[in-house]
Amino acid sequence: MTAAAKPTPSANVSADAETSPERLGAEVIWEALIREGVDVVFGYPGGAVMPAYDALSKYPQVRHILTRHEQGAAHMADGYARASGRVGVCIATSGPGATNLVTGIATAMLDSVPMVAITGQVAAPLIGTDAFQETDVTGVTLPITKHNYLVTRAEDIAPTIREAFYVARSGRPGPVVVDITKDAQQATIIPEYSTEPVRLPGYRPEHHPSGSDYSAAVEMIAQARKPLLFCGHGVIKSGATDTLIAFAERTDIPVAVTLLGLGGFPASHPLSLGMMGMHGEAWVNQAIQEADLIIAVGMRFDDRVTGTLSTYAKNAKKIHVELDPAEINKNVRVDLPLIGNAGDVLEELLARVAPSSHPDWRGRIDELKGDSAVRDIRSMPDNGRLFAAHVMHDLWQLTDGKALIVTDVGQHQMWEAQYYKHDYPRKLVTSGGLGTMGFALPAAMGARLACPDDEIWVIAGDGGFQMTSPELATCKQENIKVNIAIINNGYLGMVRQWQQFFYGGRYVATPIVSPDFVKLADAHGLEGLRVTRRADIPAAVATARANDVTTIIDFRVEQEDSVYPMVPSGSDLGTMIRRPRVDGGEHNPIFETGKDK
Ligand SMILES: Cc1ncc(C[n+]2csc(CCOP(=O)(O)OP(=O)(O)O)c2C)c(N)n1
Ligand SMILES: [Mg+2]
Repeated sequence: MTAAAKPTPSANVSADAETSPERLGAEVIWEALIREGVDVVFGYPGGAVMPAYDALSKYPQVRHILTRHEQGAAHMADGYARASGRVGVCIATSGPGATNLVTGIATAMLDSVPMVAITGQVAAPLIGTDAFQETDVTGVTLPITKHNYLVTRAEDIAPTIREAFYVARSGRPGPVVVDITKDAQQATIIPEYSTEPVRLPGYRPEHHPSGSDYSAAVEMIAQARKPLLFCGHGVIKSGATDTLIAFAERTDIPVAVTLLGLGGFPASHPLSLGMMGMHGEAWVNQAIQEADLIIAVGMRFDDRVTGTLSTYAKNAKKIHVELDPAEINKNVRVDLPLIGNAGDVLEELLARVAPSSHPDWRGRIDELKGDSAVRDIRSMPDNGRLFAAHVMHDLWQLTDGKALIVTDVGQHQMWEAQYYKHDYPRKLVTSGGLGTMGFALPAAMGARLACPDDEIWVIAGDGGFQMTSPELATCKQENIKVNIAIINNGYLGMVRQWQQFFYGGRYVATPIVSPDFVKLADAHGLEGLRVTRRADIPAAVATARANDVTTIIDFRVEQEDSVYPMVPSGSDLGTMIRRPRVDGGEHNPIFETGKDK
């Protein structure tokens, strides 16, 4: 079922449905989920949620994935949602089960991912008594959810779950927690399942710009000599890629993407500039500083994208196409907000805007590019050592740019963004806003459940992979196949890089020892390979792809390489640390600052 599709109220959700109208609250949980189109949930049982788990045996149409940690369950639901556009569902017990979900819920919140988390809670009469495994879950999750509910009566379970799905998927999506007491699960009722549209007083998920706003936008676009389009996550979420392509082509406006916008506009399109921000392409950041109009679509001017606000895009008027009014003028003051769904707004703009062309501006951007588009990978010598960029670049070519990539957080995440050229939406799943290490493996497993036919690659660092690697056992038990590329540099690399640049090269607590990942795979009944030379990448990738089981490739890469370019945190967007040129094939640890000439 897609996010927009209607639930199926007439579905026969229970084997007992014809015989008795009475249900346990625990049964109502599953029936309500099934009515929302749910066929897979990720979770972990425990005392306060045992009635729900017991009832699950009556609903074989729901597949339950037993994770090794509740954090994994939340990331799996998240990966499922990001890859498919549907609502992901996770389930956990009270107390430690629920608190273990917190990182995953916060991750989904920061990236606006539609998710419903069901948690068991101690029986209603015990609430507030510090009962065994009691945690105030609605209190804990209040700031990291779009909305949350405490349900203490069986009658409220079905309407609350229905509302939770509506809130999670409507407007700007986000995670919703439904905390259900054990006595509510154990009570018997005759449930009522509404089929009426959900209406919530005070909740306005839809917005539409006025006709005069559109006219003002069209006028600003007509006046612009150096315009840029920004493609953010909202473009992908609203399925607006084709409209964005048509709009960019009609107006001849180059497109820069955010990290979460990668794939929202095809990297291979002639109007594609590449990624902006801290580790974006140097010419993109320079172009932003020179632009006279920015049309930002479905993005929120995160500090990793803007650098210091005091000098950000000073020459540009700004149009902000954004669904959430709270994002308008939050970080960057804009001249014209167009508040609405990115796809709808672009559609309307497309109908109104005149064709134009900007040859001088395009020429200027080509000048800014110079040879830097190819310089970085060229400057990495093929001297027998393996660079992470080689792995990303070669994996991109070997998979024809069509794989669904799920990255963890760190240097490898940025190298993936730079060297795996994404031409399609929903083919990159990555934790942007929260930057959650440990995300990749479980998120990829969720994506596998959502997209059974995709080739899926986890790209993780040696540090982050260890945070959730017990989910390898889940891969084995549940027969979930993904390919895993560990970019093993022996360091918490991104932190080491900051230590190198900004903390006098003192590598405190960043060298990290890992298990033998090949043996770790073996210990889980999976396969592991090791690659230390670039020439061996194709054969290892071919083996992983051909395997039926999850396969780990341990890529032993250059240990002290850094991600370039880099805008130091809080600096002007145009001031970048650039990759040093390499003499005689040797890696040069000295870096240059300032604009690249
Ligand atoms: C849960 C969590 N803890 C700490 C951090 C801070 N952090 C960001 S990147 C990074 C290093 C990641 O190391 P690794 O997984 O080996 O990837 P690499 O940077 O070496 O590619 C750390 C510690 C984080 N983002 N998430
Ligand atoms: Mg590392």
